[in-house]
Amino acid sequence: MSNLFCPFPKDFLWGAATAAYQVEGAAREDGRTPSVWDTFCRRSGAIAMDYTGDVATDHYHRFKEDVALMKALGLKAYRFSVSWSRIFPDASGKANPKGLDFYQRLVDELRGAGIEPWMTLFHWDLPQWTEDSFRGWESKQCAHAFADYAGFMAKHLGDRVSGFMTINEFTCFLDKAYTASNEQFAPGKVVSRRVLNQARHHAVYGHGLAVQAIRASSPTPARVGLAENIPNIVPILESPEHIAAARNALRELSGMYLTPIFEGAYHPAYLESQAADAPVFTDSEMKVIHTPIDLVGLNLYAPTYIRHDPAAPRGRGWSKVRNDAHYPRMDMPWLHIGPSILYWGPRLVSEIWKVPAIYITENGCANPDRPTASGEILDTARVMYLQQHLVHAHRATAEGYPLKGYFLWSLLDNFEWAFGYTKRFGIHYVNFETLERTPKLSARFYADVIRRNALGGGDGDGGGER
Ligand code: GBH
Repeated sequence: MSNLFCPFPKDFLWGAATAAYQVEGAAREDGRTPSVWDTFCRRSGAIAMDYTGDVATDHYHRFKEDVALMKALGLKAYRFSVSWSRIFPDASGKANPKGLDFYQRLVDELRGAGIEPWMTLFHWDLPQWTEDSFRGWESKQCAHAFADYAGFMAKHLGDRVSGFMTINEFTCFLDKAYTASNEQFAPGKVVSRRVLNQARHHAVYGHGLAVQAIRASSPTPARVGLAENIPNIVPILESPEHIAAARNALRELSGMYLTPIFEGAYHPAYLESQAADAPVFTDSEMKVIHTPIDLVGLNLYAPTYIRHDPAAPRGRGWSKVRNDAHYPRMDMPWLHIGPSILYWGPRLVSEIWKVPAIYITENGCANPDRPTASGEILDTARVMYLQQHLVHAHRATAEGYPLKGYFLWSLLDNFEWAFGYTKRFGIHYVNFETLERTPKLSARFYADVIRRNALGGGDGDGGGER
């Protein structure tokens, strides 16, 4: 008798995600040079407790143990990012073979375990030498350097990597990293609006150049996209006018990032609002930005509610609805809980841009996990969070939106950027003194989901024992 609760499509890709600076450690080993995050961590007061990613979870040395954890979960894919400054440690353009070697060993270990490697090329850890030589993304040179590096990785690993993502979340290394208002993201500098807009342009241009470089260099046809934290828009009610408002809001709020990538033009409202500070660019650059991609990755965490609003400024027809002070959240100031983001993200993106394949490339939560006296980590809140979100991912697949997979953030507790090691997002607990890993209750929950390919029911053999 099949009484499965929320069965997923047969080939649904169940994965987990990490990022280089958050897990690798080995910051000064085998020729790696500092990234802007290594530098930022040395700025007094920038990171909780002045923690750094020098050791992180030591994934660089423990990747075999970590792949064994993935195998025990039944994971079908692992999304990791590459530390650019391991591969190109300086401005000379000369690659570091020891850096490449680490990712070759990781990819081979994954494939040996039957796990698809999914590679993000840039998850915020820009080489410090790019900042020193040409002020990072402020310069178009950064886009070209990025494409060279992306092509190099594809040349050497393209035949063994199942999915490439060029860039992870533009706002976190641009908007939030280049403005005074939020000194939580490296390089933590302050630039003018005009400079920020030009840097945004260089980053989407770098994405397009990288897509082309990956395709040109990979020995076998590569699947390429990016991972973006679109505004996680939810219409306040499921009615035609609020849904239409949500679509318009998503297109406009993505006006400098996904909109030009998918449409080949910046959103007119973005250009108008920036007026004389709007980016300067050529038609041929815009064509590069608009290079077709195979997939889009959505990092989905916290809802932004949108309503139809005829009184909104400029006749745009929509406005944001703020969450009040007691809106429920997980253990981050911004992590409001809104499980239907896993439905609306894929639905709105596919309705607006007709994307061939959508992956949720991140979803998960922080929870103040503490081992019990017997050493278990019973993170019931995270299990609740994951299960409720997956119900809505299921809805997206059941209604035929092209949602092909889900990567849980994160495989391990790790270096949570400005929060250092004070916030735990993992389904494996990491003791940061001993670096020992312990599966949490949520890891057993996730293993059950993967094994059933459903959220419950079936043969009723849940409970995590295999
Ligand atoms: C992800 O971004 C990152 O990709 C991942 O590296 C990180 O570990 C994970 O989130 C958990 O944080 O401070 O009020 O300005 C998620 C998207 C975008 C959510 C920036 C928080 C900052 C809000 N994040 N946002 S605020």
